[in-house]
Amino acid sequence: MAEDTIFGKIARGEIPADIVYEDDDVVAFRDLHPQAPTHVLVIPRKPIPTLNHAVVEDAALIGRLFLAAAKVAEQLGFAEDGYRTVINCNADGGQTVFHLHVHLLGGRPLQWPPG
Ligand code: DGP
Repeated sequence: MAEDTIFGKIARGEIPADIVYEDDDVVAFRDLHPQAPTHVLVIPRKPIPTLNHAVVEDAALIGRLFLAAAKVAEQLGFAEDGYRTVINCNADGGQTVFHLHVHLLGGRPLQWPPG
């Protein structure tokens, strides 16, 4: 059983978040410390700690995270201009919350490589 995190509590509605999309499997909400004009986190309701913990049974769910990100980008009006989706994994990836999440960043041109 994965350890509970702040994102698990958000997924269960136990603490507030600025939710922009949700369905039975996925929740998307605005990041508390945005790194772009729009910065949304897309999480599975299922608590998978990191990408390293994902198993083949999670493949469709992980696909749904990215489809939800694209839907949110469309909904918030920057799908055509473009955006970035990122999953950070563990220390070197900069992961700080151990509930798998996709960062959706948009609203300005983003630098590459990210550094
Ligand atoms: P990462 O470093 O990839 O694990 O990203 C975690 C992100 O989560 C980071 O950008 C800040 C954000 N964050 C941390 N705590 C909260 C919270 O309580 N609410 C919201 N909305 N975002 C949070």
